[in-house]
Amino acid sequence: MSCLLRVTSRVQLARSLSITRRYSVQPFVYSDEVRDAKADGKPIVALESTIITHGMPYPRNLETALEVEDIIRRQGATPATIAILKGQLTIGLTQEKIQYLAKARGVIKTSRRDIAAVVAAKRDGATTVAGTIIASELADIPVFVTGGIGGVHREGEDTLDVSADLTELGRSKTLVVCSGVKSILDIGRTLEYLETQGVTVCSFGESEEFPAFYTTRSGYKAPFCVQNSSQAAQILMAAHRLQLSSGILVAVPIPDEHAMDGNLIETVIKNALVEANNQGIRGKEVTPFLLAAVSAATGGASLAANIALIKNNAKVGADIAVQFQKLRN
Ligand code: PSU
Ligand code: MN
Repeated sequence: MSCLLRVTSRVQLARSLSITRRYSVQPFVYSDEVRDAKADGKPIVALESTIITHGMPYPRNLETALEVEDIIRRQGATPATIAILKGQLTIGLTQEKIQYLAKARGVIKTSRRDIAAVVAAKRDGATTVAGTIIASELADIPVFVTGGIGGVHREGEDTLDVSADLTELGRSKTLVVCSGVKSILDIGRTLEYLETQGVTVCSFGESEEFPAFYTTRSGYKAPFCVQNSSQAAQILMAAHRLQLSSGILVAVPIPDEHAMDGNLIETVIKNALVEANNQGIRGKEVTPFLLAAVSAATGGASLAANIALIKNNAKVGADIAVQFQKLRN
């Protein structure tokens, strides 16, 4: 009896060891560039891919993605654009892979709820801010740059359309650099929700106001203001030391010369919202629909603003990553 038990437990032990081994293989792959940066302890900046597949049209999406990566390199950091390719979570994309994504059709916009399904089906997935935060955490990349994050949609108190970006920020150790949230969203409620989630929201630079993506002003004050990259890196360091595991959002206003007229953008957004409603656009389609409608209605001016701000954010984010790496070493 005791022998049988021992045999059984040995079999069980062997089984559980092989399961552990199977699961302990890294669930993602690095590009050579990112793997080398990791090995050398160099600063790395994560980048999302939904902006490439669903946020901008071809070929501006491709040009922008490559330029943003180069800006990060010039600041002394390594870019890691993140996506799921044929089911493989990939951290750092070669130029060829970015090119493929920029042109590909049928890529799935991948937020937290979509990741496991996309991986299991071996599909292509472009990670949203939420999806990219998850990957950054797995790979221990603490700084992530984007243009705008998702938020609480207008009338979100009825529809419950609240982006998973906000809950993900609430449970991550990542610092996300963005230009605030677009006024296609309810900015006030988005800030309330970020507070509930415990996210440290900071405006970047002179202004204490939370920026509204296309414009530098939203009418809402950010709870904190950081003057420069070094201050942002210090907040990230404090959050890590305290093991807070709730994220930091650094909101960099669009450079003045690229900012749009607030009244114009408000009118365009109101029309786009009516159109989305008329066409019955729902769920994850809402954000890409509104982005495309706003771009069409402004004759591409909003796209130009979007490109300008993300390049500026890349510079700031890379600098924060460089400063943070110094504090870490
Ligand atoms: N806002 C933008 N550009 C974008 C997005 C938002 O100005 O490309 C994308 C980001 O990937 C963001 C996602 O994470 O949309 C949010 O989508 P949703 O609202 O469905 O959560
Ligand atoms: Mn939504």
